[in-house]
Amino acid sequence: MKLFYTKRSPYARKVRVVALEKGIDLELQEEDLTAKSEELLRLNPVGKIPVLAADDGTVLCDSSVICEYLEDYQKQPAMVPDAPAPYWRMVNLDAVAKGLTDVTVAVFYEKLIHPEDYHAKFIANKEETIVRTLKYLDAHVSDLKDFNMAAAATACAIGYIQFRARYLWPQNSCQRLTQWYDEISQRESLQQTVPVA
Ligand SMILES: N[C@@H](CCC(=O)N[C@@H](CS)C(=O)NCC(=O)O)C(=O)O
Repeated sequence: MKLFYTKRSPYARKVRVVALEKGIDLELQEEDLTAKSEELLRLNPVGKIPVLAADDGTVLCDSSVICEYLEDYQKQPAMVPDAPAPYWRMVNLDAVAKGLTDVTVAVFYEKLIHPEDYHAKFIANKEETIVRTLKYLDAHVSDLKDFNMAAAATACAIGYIQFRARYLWPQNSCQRLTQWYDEISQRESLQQTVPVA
């Protein structure tokens, strides 16, 4: 299985973490997002990573979809709860963590594109969203105690905040989440995939 990725992408990191947890071997194809390969653009016309090209010809273009495929491909260790209530709580937290990543990426790009004159109101609004979402995850941290998909997404989202918006992590108002993150970060899958500039 081949994964198109970058070492900085929090979305690709989640896929790599899930693959490592499940012992799935990925052939990693690093992309330069300023000069995307023809193969990437052929597989994903939108031009985003991660993209998975599976051995059976399946091509998948979004981290959540790829993680769902990996869960189906290698069921153990399960990263998705069986029972309906925990399943839907996990799916929702996974979406919240992805939203947190999206907002952090937006802050990073706005400041990258306009370092001197970024849109202050936009940034303030997004930073408020980041803090509010971290508090939400802090309140729901008991649903992250098993290392499920939402836990992987949350760890990668916080890792990306640390990487790109260091001033926003840790938060005094998120003591439980901080403790959870400090512990979970010791996992081999997260240690091996720390974002690299
Ligand atoms: N919803 C997508 C988001 C993927 C995404 O935004 N990837 C970024 C890198 S972190 C990207 O490929 N950006 C390049 C571009 O938009 O041209 C997912 O979950 O995989």
